[in-house]
Amino acid sequence: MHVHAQPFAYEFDLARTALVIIDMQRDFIEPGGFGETLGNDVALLEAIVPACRAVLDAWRDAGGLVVHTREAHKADLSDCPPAKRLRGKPSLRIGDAGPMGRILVAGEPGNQIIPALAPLPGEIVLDKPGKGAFHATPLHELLQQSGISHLLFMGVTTEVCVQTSMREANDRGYDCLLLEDCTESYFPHFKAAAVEMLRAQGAIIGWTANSTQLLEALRSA
Ligand code: C5J
Repeated sequence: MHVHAQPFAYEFDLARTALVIIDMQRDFIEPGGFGETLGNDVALLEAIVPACRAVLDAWRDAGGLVVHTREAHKADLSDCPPAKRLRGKPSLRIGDAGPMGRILVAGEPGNQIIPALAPLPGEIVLDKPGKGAFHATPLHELLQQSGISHLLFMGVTTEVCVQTSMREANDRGYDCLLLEDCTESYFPHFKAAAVEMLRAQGAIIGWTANSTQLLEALRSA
């Protein structure tokens, strides 16, 4: 398949491509969650949900592999380095009780993926203790077992977990496409800069495209 992308066309084979949805969790996206308690405007992130849903529906209809990630730590925080927990002066730290349960702890209400993008049985769901989806997870092995060579990225936030995961994937040899209208940051200028730097220098980390361009490719396949 052929997607009109930047800096040039992105080619992929459906059977060798996975859709990776990064951290579309209640705590980052919904009012009253962790993101909002940090002083962020979550409406910015909520706005991408319809575009993400349209891609997810089309990808499922096409029979493509879906991977969902959650930024999540074990209840005893044994997988949360003190350097991550203690950095800065947030009003709530990882593991503290927040409006939707303990912050970034697996199984808590706020740690769940938002209902509109909830995983279906059979889809891969990975809890990741880091910002990158490959760090301390079996993602690379799972993708290799499925013969995957290409990854389509959506999710939040663009310059943190999405960008980190895309860079990790690129170093592991995957051809990556970021869907620009299906990713967002609490800081729009960070998103713009991340998108630009990922595709610079002849797609040094990967390609970017609008979701309508992917949907068009799937329709005409
Ligand atoms: C993600 C974060 N998911 N911003 N986490 O980007 O801390």
